[in-house]
Amino acid sequence: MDQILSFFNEFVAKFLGQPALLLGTIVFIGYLLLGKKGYEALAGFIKAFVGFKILQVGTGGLVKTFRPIITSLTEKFDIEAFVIDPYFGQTSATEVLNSVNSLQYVGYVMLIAFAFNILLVAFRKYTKVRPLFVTGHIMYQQSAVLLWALYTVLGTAGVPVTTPLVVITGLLIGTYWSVMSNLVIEATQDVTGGAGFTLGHQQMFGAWLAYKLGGKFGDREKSVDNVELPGWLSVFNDNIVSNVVLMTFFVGSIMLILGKGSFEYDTNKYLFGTYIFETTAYFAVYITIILTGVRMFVAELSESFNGISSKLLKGSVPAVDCAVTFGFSPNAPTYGFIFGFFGQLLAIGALILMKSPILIIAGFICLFFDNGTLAVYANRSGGRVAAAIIPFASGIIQVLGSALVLNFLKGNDLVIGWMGMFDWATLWAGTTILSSMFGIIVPIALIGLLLVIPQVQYRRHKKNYFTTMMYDEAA
Ligand code: ASC
Repeated sequence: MDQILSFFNEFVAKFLGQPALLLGTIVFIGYLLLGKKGYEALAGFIKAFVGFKILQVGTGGLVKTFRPIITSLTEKFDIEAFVIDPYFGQTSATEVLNSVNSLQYVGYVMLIAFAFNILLVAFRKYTKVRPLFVTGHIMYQQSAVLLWALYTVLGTAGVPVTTPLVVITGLLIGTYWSVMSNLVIEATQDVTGGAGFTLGHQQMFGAWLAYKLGGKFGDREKSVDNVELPGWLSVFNDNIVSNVVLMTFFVGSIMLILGKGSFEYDTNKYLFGTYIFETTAYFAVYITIILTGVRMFVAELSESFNGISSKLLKGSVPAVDCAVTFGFSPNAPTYGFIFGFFGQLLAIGALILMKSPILIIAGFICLFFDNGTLAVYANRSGGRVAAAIIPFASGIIQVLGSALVLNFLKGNDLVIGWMGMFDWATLWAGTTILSSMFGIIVPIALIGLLLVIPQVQYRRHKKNYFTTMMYDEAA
């Protein structure tokens, strides 16, 4: 008996306890369930495993590059700087959870959440939940960030994450995926002309709000896609270029202010200027590494998930990456990026003026993908005026909401940032702060409250709810 138990413990710690092995195993099983050959399932396992390891090289690199800058800033001015970018949030989550031997629980949170999503869709006659979340990297990222945030405010420092917290986090994030991607189906149908998918990302609540408020600000006929933008802005379409330009601007300014003396670098090899540029360019290097890894394991993960939606749950609506909506309004993301950038700058300026102990640094993914998506939805209901005002307001909210929640999370020097995306600067920042004040009852109550939303939605649009999924007036 003892031998069996010790074998089981070893198996949990050294196999299921390793996130790359766990994810690879999920993919492997998924493929077998889909009826693939053993060697094909094995190939999927290898790609998911290697993809995840590549991702970890990238997140590790970001921390290594960014940490010394934060440290110098903290020492010199007594302020702490954090980047609002999903991978800086994910990196903080990964590093903090790893430091208490709990990184493997992220895989369980994700599995519980996905299983709950499937269950809610299976009983959609009663739950009114239609979408199946298939955005694998977002599912992993959100599971990691929420587990880290709730662990920080509810758990015991230095002690691993507990089972009840893993289960509650899983149920809560699964409810969020189900309810919010469901909430934004009708708006997405309008944006895409009835393409039959919904948003499965970081700003589902934000996009719904942008669509609802957009109509109040402007005229949907005056769309952003009817104006020409100056050609030089197209350089920002390239991820690497915009990352380097932004980071050189933001992080480079900080490094200049800190001065040469604050950094240890080989003066035989670098001028201070070339050192700054190389350091800031490394952000693009690591983001590229991360994206390569993410693409690898997501490709495998989504395929095994797809089998479920086509075989097990016919008629469910896939919830996909926000970038998919960009094709339906090609100019809107640039509007979102620029006006969101101004909003963020204003809020960052305000933090500096108010001598906030937390400084926020803008991140590319948040600026482009988050505000870009809000602009797509705002433009559909309120044209270019809405596509400018809403991302501007969102930029301010992203910075202030993130600064607020970071006050509760920053007490660990492995923390380098927060997700920053709209729902994370509002809903999740609020959940984390309230949980810190009132305890575990907050996430538990939230699960019940969120599940009421699809019921209300159904009452309002019964006629088209399970058919065209268009708002009655737009149908
Ligand atoms: C995110 C995230 C990404 C991007 C991508 C946008 O939040 O983690 O990799 O946005 O999904 O297409």
